[in-house]
Amino acid sequence: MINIYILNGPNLNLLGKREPNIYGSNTIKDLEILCNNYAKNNDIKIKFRQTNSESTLVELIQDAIDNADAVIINAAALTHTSIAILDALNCFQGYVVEVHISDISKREDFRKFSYVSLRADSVIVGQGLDGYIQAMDKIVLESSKIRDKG
Ligand code: CA2
Repeated sequence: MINIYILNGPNLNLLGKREPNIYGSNTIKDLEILCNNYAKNNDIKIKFRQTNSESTLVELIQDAIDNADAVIINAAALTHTSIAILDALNCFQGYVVEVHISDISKREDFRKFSYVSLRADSVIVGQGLDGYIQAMDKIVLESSKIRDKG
């Protein structure tokens, strides 16, 4: 069974409560339920977390180093600022998918650069919450490729 950590950064706990025009009206709990249902139906084990703290996010990535096959990360604003998150991701050897609910390439200039993209194997933006499902799909596809080669 594939083991995926789904990690969400600062302010994503406000999903559905502010700025619905950008981030939609579903809450972080709705997102967790969506991911859990998908995981259950596709034989995936997930650990779903949201934190407002950069250090906690680094610790979660470090936890993934020994315990996960893949990481799906929406580092939120830390995407654009955090070398610490990049360094932690660089220590993780599994598959990394960067997800953003909005299309960061079409927003303010300061959102256009992503430290996470320097490490990510795959980047999904502007797909709303479905981006997380697409990320799990991608990981399943990639892991079957690795197994086929095996
Ligand atoms: O589009 C994304 O998923 C972002 O990672 C969301 C971050 C933003 O800083 C990135 O540039 C793009 C912001 C997360 C804050 O989420 C909120 C949700 C609802 C209301 C207010 C903030």
